[in-house]
Amino acid sequence: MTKEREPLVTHIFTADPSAHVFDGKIYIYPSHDIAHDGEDNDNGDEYQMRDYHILSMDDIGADCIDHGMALSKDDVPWVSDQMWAPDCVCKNGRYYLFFPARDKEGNFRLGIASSTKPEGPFNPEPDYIPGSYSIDPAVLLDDDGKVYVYYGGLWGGQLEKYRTGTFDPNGKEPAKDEPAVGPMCAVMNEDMKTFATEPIHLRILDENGDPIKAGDEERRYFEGPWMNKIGDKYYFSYSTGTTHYLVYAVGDNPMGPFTYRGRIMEPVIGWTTHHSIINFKDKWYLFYHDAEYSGGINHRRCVKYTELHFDDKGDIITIHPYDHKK
Ligand code: FUB
Repeated sequence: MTKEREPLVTHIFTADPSAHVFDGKIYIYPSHDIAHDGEDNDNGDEYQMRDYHILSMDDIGADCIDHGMALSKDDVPWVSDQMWAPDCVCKNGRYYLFFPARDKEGNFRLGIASSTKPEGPFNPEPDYIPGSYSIDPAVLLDDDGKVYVYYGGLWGGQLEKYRTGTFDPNGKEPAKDEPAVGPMCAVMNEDMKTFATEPIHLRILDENGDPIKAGDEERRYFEGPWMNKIGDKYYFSYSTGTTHYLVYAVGDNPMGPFTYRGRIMEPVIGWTTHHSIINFKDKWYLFYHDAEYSGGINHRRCVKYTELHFDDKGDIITIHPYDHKK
């Protein structure tokens, strides 16, 4: 049995959970952390993942099943290292795993692998999505059948090195009073192998309609995007990285702009915070990770879930991840 705010599994370390409801079950697409003894750094070198294991639960509270290795870096010709946070979408009965990894030049790219089953195994495309870069793909299948991919992460995720559109090894974040670097978004082609649109930087605005500034580290985008369509609104959520919050912004269009609305979760144990949100049997759940089980080792994380509540205005009620222990 699984319990709220407890690790889903402990036989492997898991992180960056992208949860979905497929065929009436909950499937979780996490990163698979490797328990090495290396040092942490701002480049994320400690996150040395080599493969993906897909998890599933028949119900909230049911046992969590590890379906075994679904994709290994050894099976993907373009990958050199570091298979980070993935996501999955089901389109026309086929499951597409989107994943970031370093290419042979050491640059993060987005790859795709597909399967007839939600748990895989996944068959990778031989090359990454042309024109893709950075990390943390999250995918929305909108009601009109269009597939949107949201992605990007600062620092180790290299997003600030692409501000000019091409890779600049010396690329820096904007000055504190300049608009923050946006998360990226593109629409996928029907072939689910290529971008149909030029990727754009999404705009996240403050309460006055001004772009959130790079120095506003409690609200600016850092990594870990997620998108929920709720009614006719688009809830775009993400991690603020350096300040360790999960926050969200709301818009009327899948490509924004989005207006900042508030915090989803206060910081967890461990540097990173990364999440997904699903509706299952008419309740909302947040899937997230922390490093509590490993005693705070940043790269030995465990995926957890907790129920999420909205107030009458459609605002998310902030979760304090360890309040239940007080
Ligand atoms: O798991 C590696 C990286 O850490 C992810 O890509 C980020 O979102 C952060 O969780």
